[in-house]
Amino acid sequence: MAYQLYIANKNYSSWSMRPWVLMTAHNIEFEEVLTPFADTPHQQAFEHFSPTGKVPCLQDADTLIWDSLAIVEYLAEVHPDVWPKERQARAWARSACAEIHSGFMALRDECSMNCGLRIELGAPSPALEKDMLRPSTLWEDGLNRFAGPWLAGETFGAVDAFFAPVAVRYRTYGFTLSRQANAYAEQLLEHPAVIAWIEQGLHETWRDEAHEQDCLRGRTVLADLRQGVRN
Ligand SMILES: N[C@@H](CCC(=O)N[C@@H](CS)C(=O)NCC(=O)O)C(=O)O
Repeated sequence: MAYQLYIANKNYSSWSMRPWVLMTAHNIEFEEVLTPFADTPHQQAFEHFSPTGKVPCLQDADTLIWDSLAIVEYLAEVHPDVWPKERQARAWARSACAEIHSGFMALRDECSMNCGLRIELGAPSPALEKDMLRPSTLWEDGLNRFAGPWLAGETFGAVDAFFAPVAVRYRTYGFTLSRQANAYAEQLLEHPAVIAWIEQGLHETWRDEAHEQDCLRGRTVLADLRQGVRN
């Protein structure tokens, strides 16, 4: 098998989710190497394979790619379908990926991904409120411009994989989207690769207190759907 994909817990690791979902959706074969965040320090373990101590990383023989967007670009050189064929759609998809890659800081900080939890969000901060509104505008733009069913046209691509963790957060924290964006988020959550990631996350037995607390921030847990036994 050519590729090895280094990731962390499926329940928590939104950055790992992107290439895993993309590669799974496109039937790009890879060996998964999962190093969990757990109550023990993960940094040292991650540094064995990652120069930044972060996941995801893709190993292809003697080539290492250590960033999720760089992984997409590397894959696109031999699997061109990860970006749309049409140039305008490709530019849009790349811009949207870059936006989620370097933006949405409040969403990232205040609504950490946790596939198994359902949380009552409470009143969002102004920055979070802005981040929660943006997917509706952005997704509607892509869906209307390229006629769907995916964000940049008819093929599920990198841009959809990059927004899969946003759809997970939308469900965990129950935030409101426009009708069209809501339908897209539901469709994304029903994609077989997304379902597989979440299902495997729900069966994980690790719990990392830092991630758990990061989701809670004094909020109320409405449900914990994780089936894995806490160890
Ligand atoms: N820009 C990087 C960010 C990766 C990132 O922040 N990964 C998180 C995992 S969800 C991580 O490894 N965090 C470990 C740490 O910060 O100690 C990418 O896109 O791959």
